[in-house]
Amino acid sequence: MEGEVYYPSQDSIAKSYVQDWEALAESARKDLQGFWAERADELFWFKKWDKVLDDSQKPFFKWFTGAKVNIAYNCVDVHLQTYRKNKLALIWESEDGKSDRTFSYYSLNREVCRMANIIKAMGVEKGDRVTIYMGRIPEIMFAMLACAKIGAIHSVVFGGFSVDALHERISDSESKLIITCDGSLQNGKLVELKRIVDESLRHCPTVENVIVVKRTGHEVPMEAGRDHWFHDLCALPIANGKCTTEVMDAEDPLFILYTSGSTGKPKAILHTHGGYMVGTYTTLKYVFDINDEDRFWCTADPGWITGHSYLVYGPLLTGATIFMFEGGPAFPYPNRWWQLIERFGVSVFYTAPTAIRALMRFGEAWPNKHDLSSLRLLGSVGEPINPEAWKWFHRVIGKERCPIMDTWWQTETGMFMITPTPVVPLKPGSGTRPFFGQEAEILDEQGNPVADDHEGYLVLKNPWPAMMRTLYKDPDRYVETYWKKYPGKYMTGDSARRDKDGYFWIIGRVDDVIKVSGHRLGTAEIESALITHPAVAESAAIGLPHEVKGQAIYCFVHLKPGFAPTEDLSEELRQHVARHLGPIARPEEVNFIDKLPKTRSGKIMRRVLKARAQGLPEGDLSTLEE
Ligand code: 7RM
Repeated sequence: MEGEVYYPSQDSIAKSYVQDWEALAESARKDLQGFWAERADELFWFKKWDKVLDDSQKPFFKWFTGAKVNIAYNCVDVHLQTYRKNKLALIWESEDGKSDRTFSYYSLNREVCRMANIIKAMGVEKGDRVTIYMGRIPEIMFAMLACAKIGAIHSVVFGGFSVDALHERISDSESKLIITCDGSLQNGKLVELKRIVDESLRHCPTVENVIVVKRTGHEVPMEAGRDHWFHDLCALPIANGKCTTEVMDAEDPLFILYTSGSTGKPKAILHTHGGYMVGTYTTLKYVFDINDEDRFWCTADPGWITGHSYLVYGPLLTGATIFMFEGGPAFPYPNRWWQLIERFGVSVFYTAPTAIRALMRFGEAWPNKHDLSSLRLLGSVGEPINPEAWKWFHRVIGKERCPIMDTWWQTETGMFMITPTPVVPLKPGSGTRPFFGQEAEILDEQGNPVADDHEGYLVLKNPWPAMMRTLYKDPDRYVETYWKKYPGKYMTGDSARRDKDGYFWIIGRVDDVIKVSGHRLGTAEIESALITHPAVAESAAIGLPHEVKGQAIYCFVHLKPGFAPTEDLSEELRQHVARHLGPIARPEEVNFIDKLPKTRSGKIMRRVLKARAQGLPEGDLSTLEE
């Protein structure tokens, strides 16, 4: 093999579900539906499917049609009939370290049922949307599972988003109910989530009720008739620990999750009960070799797809013990994560390159202070991992014993698409090859495959069970965005290259999506936030390489007459974006510009701004307006 290769140890091969990767890949290639049917058979169905894959209306693919199922039943109820009843489902640690809470599968079930009964009592019915906006606390998991259990569609909004982003997602989803908490803690600082909800709810006529979980205990205004403390509701007779599971069609919606694309309006990615369940279960099991002894820690927030698939649903489907931590990596000290791995005996640790790079900077002494011998496997997600960070993670955290699973996937794919398993030889920075049943290609503008080692558009050729089904309320945009450019192939929006060993190397997005510290944001959303400021006539946002964040946001603003380009105004505009869209979207810099480069048809040429900012050649300027 070419380049630097890390071969799997005999030990990781011996422990792996998939000992012969090539053989399983070959069987899935020959019989895609048979491969997925066999995996689906390991889960519980109220009624089995008539058809594994229905592609008669592609690209609106359907999986396991005719089947009756509920993902929440597979996450919780099925385990109660086994020895797992008393096993820990969830261990949670607060940011301040003052409290940890644990839930067995038995008590998880009681929590989910209680929440489900309360949601039902609020008038929420099958198919209704519920927006969930809270910090990383156990109740966010209960709320998601409770919605799934009664057939409501959850829409989780990341707690790092603010008023405008939340408002748009609540009103677009036409949610009846909001589940939130009073506040959350971020590096010791209070984020007033309930206050943000209150502001967002002006002009959201569909919302009837707001359930508020008490987390921080600070004073919050409660609107009579609309807002209810969760603990008060829990005291009511309806809030008992038993609730029947709604029997769903495999293709019934499970959740929508808003994600950024090329326009200002975020897309509501829709996932379903059956296929999403089979996809997340299978990928987590095979890629992280999850077994009963594992303590699995995914550092993602439930507000992103990684949190949905691999903090909540996937691990519960495999019956693992989940570790969930409220805080971030370096608070109060840069050893926080390593200390938690030691204290809770975490065996599989799944995080993002940006966190690894940030922690690397504090030096090896911090992790070396801790016994990390419980670790068996490591994982990376969200953006390309640079080889330097990969090697540090491998050597300093994994002690050269733990393979790193670099998993490439998207909100849209629902599950890992390009990823190794523990028996696959690794190359730092590459996600290796497509998962079983998948084929990927690198194409040029015209749709022809490019030669090895050449950059092009990454596309996926086969359908997979956890694929999004559509964009909620916007099926045309679904077809347009993902299936139009190369008919019959799924367009990922990423550029990549494939090497001579068939390994894929992701380069980055080809559209106006930026990954800031692994968080997916759209330049258009940032521009929409800027334009609401009275001084801004026009603006452009771009992503530029950043040593720790991967990419950082840079904005160029053309001011309205009468406003002076000062340092203070620049700072005010950064704050403005943070206040409206969320602290995660705070620009690195806001610069003032007399004239934005535009095409003759008036489109901002972000590529030119990007090149200029980096001192690179500006490329073809023939379409630039005079
Ligand atoms: C899981 C997630 C999707 C975009 C995707 C890529 C980038 C994600 C990797 C990666 C290189 C990886 N969903 N991306 N994982 N790039 N290596 N392992 O992040 O919808 O929020 O973002 O993230 O550009 O298109 S997402």
